[in-house]
Amino acid sequence: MNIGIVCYPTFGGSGVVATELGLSLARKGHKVHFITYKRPVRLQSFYQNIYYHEVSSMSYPLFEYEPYETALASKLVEVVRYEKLDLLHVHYAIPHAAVAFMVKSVLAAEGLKIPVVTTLHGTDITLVGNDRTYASVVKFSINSSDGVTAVSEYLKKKTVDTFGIEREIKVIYNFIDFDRFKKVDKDHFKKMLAPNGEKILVHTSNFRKVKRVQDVIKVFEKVSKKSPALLLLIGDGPERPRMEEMCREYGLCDNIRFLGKQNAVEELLAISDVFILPSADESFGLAALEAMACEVPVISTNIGGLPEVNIRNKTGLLSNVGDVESMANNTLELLLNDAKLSEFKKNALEQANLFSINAIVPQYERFYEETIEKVLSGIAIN
Ligand code: GMT
Repeated sequence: MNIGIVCYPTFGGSGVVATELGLSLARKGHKVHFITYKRPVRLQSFYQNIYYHEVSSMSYPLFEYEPYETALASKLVEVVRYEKLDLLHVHYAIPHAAVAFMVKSVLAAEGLKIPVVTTLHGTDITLVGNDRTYASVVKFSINSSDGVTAVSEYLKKKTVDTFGIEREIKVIYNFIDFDRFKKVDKDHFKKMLAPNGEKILVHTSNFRKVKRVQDVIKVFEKVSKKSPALLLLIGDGPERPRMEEMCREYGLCDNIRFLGKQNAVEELLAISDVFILPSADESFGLAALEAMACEVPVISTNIGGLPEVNIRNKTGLLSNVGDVESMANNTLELLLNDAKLSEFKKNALEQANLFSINAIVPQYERFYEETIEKVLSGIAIN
């Protein structure tokens, strides 16, 4: 197939999933065109079968806001038309699903059909999409996509309940590439960071409010009173200044390392003992899955799609949002019990295997084929 992928090219989960999906499809022989405003962070080399089309919007003194959607739609029309795409797969409803609808309409006027698949990732439905600023267009564009997928059962239900959607939404879970995410021997690195055998806690995110990163520091403060430990913080974002302040207030600056945005996350996961994810909302929790693939158990909240990924008392322990006492106790329960920690590490890997790229990507391929078939044969989408 000849597939166009639209996504946010940043470190966010939706862009990561979209890029990894495109790379995997290309390895399987499909032609994949990424259409984004910047080269996606996980698409940095030359790859056979991968094409990259950059969207640039034109500034003009009249514009207070550059009309990015119009620029993206025009670029997509060209790419579909000249590269003869079979399907357009847009990740994150806002604004991509609405732009895809515009593209379909423009091409329909020329007698061309382009099937559109939209994948919902989370905040496009929960935090942002349900705000009345965007809600009516989000609902319309979900209904007018030819195929819609959601990354968890939770997100599917949330979409149906929030927007009163009646059309079919297929759950296709996020996935993990075990060629990259696996436990590797980095003991020398661990000894360097934790020379006295301190346990290593890790968190990775974009440090936005929804991630409740301050709870990570609170949990660590409680844990480090009872067990010598280090905290690795991977990522960056708006909450970082407050986190740094908290480290100083708690006198923990020597035990907390801010590592910034990292490409080789798997190397840091390889030396970690537990992953902390105290999010206020999480449609799936790709970061948790990446940790589990590297045999790191997850201490998380029980919100959103997290219980579908992190299995209570097996791959990790789950608490209510904001209950740092419980999260700290859960962390200690694992860190102070070697047998339990090993058992959970093994279980984490076993559970991650269910989300292997080899199991999930074929589900997208089948869904593409079905969607193309429906559109070309003129079957109604709803
Ligand atoms: O929350 C983020 O870190 C970014 C966000 C995004 O849309 O890029 O992530 C969402 O999509 C990920 C990939 O499907 C999911 O694993 C995350 O759970 C989801 N984030 C939220 O629902 C808050």
